[in-house]
Amino acid sequence: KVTLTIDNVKIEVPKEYTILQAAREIGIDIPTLCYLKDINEIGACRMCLVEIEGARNLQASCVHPVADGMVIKTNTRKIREARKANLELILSDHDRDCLACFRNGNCELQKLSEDLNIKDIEFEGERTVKPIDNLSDSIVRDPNKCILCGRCVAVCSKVQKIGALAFTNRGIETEVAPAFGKSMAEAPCVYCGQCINVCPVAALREKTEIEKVWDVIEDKSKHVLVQTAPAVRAALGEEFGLPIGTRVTGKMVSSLKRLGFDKVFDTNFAADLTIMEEGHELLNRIQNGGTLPMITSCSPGWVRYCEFYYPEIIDNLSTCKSPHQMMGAILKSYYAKINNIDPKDIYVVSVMPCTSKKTESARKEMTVNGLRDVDAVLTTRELGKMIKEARIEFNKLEDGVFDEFFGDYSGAGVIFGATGGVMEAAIRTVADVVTGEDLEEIEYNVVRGIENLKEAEVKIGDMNVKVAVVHGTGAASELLDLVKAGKADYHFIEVMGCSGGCVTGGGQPQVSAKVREEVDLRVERAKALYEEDALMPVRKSHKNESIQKLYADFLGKPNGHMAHELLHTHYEK
Ligand code: HC0
Ligand code: SF4
Repeated sequence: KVTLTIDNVKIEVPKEYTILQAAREIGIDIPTLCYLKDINEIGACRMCLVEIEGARNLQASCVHPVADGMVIKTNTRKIREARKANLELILSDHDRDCLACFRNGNCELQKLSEDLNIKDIEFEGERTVKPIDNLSDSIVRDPNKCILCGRCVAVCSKVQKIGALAFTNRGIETEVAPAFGKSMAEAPCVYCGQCINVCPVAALREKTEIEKVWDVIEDKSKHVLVQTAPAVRAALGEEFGLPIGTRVTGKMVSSLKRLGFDKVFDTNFAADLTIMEEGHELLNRIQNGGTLPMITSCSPGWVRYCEFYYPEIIDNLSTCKSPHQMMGAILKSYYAKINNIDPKDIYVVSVMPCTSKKTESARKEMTVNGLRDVDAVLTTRELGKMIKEARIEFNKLEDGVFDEFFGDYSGAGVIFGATGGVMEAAIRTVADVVTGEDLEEIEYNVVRGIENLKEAEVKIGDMNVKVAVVHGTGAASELLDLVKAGKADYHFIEVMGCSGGCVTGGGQPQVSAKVREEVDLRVERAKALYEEDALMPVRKSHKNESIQKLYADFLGKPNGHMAHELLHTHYEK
């Protein structure tokens, strides 16, 4: 421990602390912009300047370690003016059309300008307008908004270990962009959107489909169906000021009904369906010498990562489409049939915590008879915007319930949204199928939580099934190297593209760097899902009566002919 004085307050802190951390302990919120704890500690934006007694210049507190006897000032005229000058410099080169900006109201730069009492911008210069890259289906990059903080670059290279973004060019030409002047559509980017989640401004954002969805809601010739991913309910409330981890399933359903969708269904239903297909695929591979370990294929960021970086192990991927794609295929076949609607007139919207799902839904493999399974994908953030635009007072809504049949789900379906959830759901079903029993012990705590690698050996009947769970492409890569080398003797592996799984997907509400440091979003949002699971009367996918009926009336057997036609796919090497 070391003792130091900050603004006349004596404080004792661990010796590995930075001045920034020490100050926050006594309630002094030194401003930061480029700082992201453990990820981007570069002291570049010079917002966090402080005065250290005896030092000649002001120092960046986010990278400066504390020392015994240090005397620090954080609030002098000199400091305030230096911070303001640095901020004004950033603002002078920033597209400040705040009122028409995607981040209006939750922009960290806007907030800082307010907090630091910026009144006029001294260095106003000619800004050159740079072209916006909107060529991909998932991510828009707007260099006019970029403040070169480097947070996205750090997340992509250090956390995801992808490195699709870099500082390019030099001097005033500097830009954060994919290398070699490529667009995001040409870069080896997996569209996980983790860069968007840490962007303090709107330089990186999703390619919005809000207008497309408003149009189709107006179109009376279309029957518009919406489905919500498991993780959306764990975070949508944050868009309306509710605490992180508040579960808003009922209000979410009510808001969707008010927006004018013809039916509101739950992707959880299709998650249960996925377990039926994937569980049987696994048993089939184990019993008939198929490619093992089998790896989940529901996270499109992960699938893209596999296609780019681990093409050798593509045969390990389950052939199952992801749940929301399965849902789309079922809605345009079975639902269309029982309701006597031409599938061409059905329009399926998915609300997802994910930016990669936008690109996934546009893949040519994700069609049946030339019709897309899913026509549009909205992120949780986009849904939040639509609810606001419709002037619906979200927090005052009564709890609604999903429409019947395709809104029916088990507890296993809802935990899909957290890392380990797909694995737990699969084991619940596979264990029953193999033993022929209705097992009561269904909470597999070993696969829950946010450890990078979770492993378990589950005794199912006389089989010992070895499983592993990884999340975040960066953390997954070690295990994937083992699979590639043929040294991973697991039967089944769950991989999610984002650390924490879907609850922290790239389409979820953005949370400031400061709050991200204080709260582990992965833990708080996952709690909401496990809470919903525990409340469900049915907690195993194969016990979902609507799923049973779907097989009896329409699909036949899991992995059967019809299921293959509608619910399975292939990948590109
Ligand atoms: Fe997920 Fe999904 S659980 S990928 O993490 O499998 O996005 O929430 O919707 O499709 O169900 C995301 C979340 C989904 C799908 C499901 C899966
Ligand atoms: Fe990197 Fe993911 Fe952002 Fe692409 S979407 S640039 S892979 S963080």
